[in-house]
Amino acid sequence: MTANEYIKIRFGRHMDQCTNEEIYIGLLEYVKDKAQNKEIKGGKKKLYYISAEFLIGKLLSNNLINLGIYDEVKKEVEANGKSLAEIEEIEVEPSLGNGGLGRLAACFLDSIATLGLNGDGVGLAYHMGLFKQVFANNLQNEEPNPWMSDHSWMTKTDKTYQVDFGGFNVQSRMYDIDVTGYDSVTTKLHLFDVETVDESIIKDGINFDKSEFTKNLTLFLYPDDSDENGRLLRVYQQYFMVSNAAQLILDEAVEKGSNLYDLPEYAVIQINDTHPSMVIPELVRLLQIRGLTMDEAIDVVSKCTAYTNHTILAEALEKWPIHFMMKAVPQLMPIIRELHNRIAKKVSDPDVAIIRDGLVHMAHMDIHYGISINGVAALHTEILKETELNKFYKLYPEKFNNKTNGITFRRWLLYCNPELASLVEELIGPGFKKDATELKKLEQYMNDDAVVNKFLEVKDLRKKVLKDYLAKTQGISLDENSIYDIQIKRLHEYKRQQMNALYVINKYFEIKEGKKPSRPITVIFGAKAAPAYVIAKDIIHLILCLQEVIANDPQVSPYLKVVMVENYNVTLAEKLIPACDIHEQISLASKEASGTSNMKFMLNGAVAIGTMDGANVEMHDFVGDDNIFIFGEDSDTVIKRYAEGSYVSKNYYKKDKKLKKAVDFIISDKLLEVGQKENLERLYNELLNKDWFMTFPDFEDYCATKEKAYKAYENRLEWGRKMIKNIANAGFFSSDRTIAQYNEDIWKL
Ligand code: GPV
Repeated sequence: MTANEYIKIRFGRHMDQCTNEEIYIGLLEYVKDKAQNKEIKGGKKKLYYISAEFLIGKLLSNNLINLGIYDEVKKEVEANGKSLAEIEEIEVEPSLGNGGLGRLAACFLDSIATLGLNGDGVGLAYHMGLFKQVFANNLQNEEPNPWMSDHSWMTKTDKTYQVDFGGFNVQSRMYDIDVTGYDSVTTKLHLFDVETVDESIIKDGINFDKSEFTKNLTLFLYPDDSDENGRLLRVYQQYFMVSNAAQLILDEAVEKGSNLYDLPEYAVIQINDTHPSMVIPELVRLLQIRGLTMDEAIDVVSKCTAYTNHTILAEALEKWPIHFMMKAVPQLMPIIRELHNRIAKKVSDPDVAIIRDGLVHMAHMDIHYGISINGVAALHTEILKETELNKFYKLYPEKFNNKTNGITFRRWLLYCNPELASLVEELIGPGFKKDATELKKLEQYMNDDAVVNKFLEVKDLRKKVLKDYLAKTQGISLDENSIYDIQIKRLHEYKRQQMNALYVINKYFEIKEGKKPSRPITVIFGAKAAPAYVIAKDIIHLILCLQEVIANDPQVSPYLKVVMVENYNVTLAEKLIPACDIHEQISLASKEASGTSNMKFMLNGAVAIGTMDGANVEMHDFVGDDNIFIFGEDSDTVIKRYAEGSYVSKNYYKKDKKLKKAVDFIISDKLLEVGQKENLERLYNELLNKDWFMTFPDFEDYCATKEKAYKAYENRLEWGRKMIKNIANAGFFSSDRTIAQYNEDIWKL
């Protein structure tokens, strides 16, 4: 049946007589049907990828592409006088993640299905996605972001479990989202919910009554990112997630014939950061209820779980107070104590203990009782081994391994940049869609000027598409002949949006002094700040103030424009990334575990300006000095300076005139005309007296390197060659490669 015929039966009318809304619903059901026909059957061992976040983005086009019916459906829709792009607008993006970690989980599911692996995702069905960001008075406000509706990709199942908390219990329900593989099978994302959740307890913005756990358990995704929040509700959420996962895992294993002693032959569990760590004691508990002794249960569980670390920021390594655990999940504490005691008997060093000073160290539990611990980029894994987790590495060197992150090329090339995808196909054939390393073949065209020009033309076209999209959706006007210089990621001091802002101020002064850039520059930001992260919100305030001041300065505005897009999310990323000329990957070296937008930009022919951090290091290895703009201090220097505790930001401020002028501008009358004194002064003082992420030592090199990049951009053919070099070498960063490695080294499905 074609989509057309399906819709005819569903609505009793031809597609051309249907509203966009009806067509969307019709396509959704049509696609679900097709997807479910491809469900993976059987397979003894199964992977459970447990994650508190799955930032899946919109699914209609993604699924059409993966099912191989995108072109056919698009044609049908157009033949009926409709536009697929407009129909897509109806879909609400489920923002069930904060940033990189959640989006990685979504890319991984796509690759698991594409590789035909027997593996499902397990997470929570938050009623509200990550908050919706709204700007007013140059400040970020947060609003609820509902996404569920009667017509959604989630299918209600009849699976329900009881989950016990201290003093009460809840009944869960499992909802499934089909995960379509590209020209392959369908797997599942299982999201658990409770029916007692009450959306009416939300008040002014995203505030809600924190005390009634049955009403708020799955109401919100925690809006923090790499910042420890320390809230009791998070413990409740995490336990709810893993208790459901553990019950599902045991049920499915038993159904397939497991006697539970052989569970490791039926299940392997990937713990995505520490959020699902309680799955370890929970499985031990449930196995004991099902008849195993403590010894046997611990032995079985320690062959089933693997842990991925996503950060070295100490504040993001979860440590839960024992009194939280006693209140929320008292049944787990005896098991956690047992797990702790067994280690303490063997290793006396308190640094590797599971319980210390009244806190349960979740990562420590994962490392002692799992089969694998991996970092997410080569440098990150080295830092874990050599510094952050060195004592664990010495205990279990064989458990440590690296799995450099990856992205799905279906969403981040085929879908978001069809023009580039067809140019690539025209040149090297369709093989790259299945085997990303074939992109390497593009290098043979680097000296073919006619081909280079085609890549430049695609970029120009995508810049125009972004311009139109932002004009339509956010009332922003862009100059498509300017350089699009883009930094999009969560707002965090270590990612150093503040350094980019200081650069903008510096450029503003240069232009005022008559030093005009040869081509206008558009500096685009997109970032949400955790609502409780005060300095991050101050940085947003600074950027929005700069946007206003510069736009209203006729001397500067023809040459420089600052744009902060509102409510940056996956949908916006899909528009911004193909249009980008230069992308900012300027985290303080050692702090960005990997980064994944860097890979998406690279694949779309943007050139990075970046520090030697995270996966930038590997990107640099592939493309060489000429095709990525590297600057700043390296991780060894940074780690050493932290160890010495010798950093004094004011010394740099005093020495560097340009820097001083830029920093002082934050509290100048000009900015205070449009900004809040309290916020700007706080940020100024933070930089001057602390600057914990060391923007000042890198500032000079950053400015010089940006000048170099902008100058290089003017040689259009040379720039086009840099673009091709980046695209040609992006193959390694396919999540298909990452997932194949997880399977080969850890899961062994
Ligand atoms: I921990 N990351 C994230 O998005 N949220 C978190 O809570 C934690 C880590 C990110 C890292 O910051 C990125 O460097 C990395 O690319 C991403 O996780 C995926 O591994």
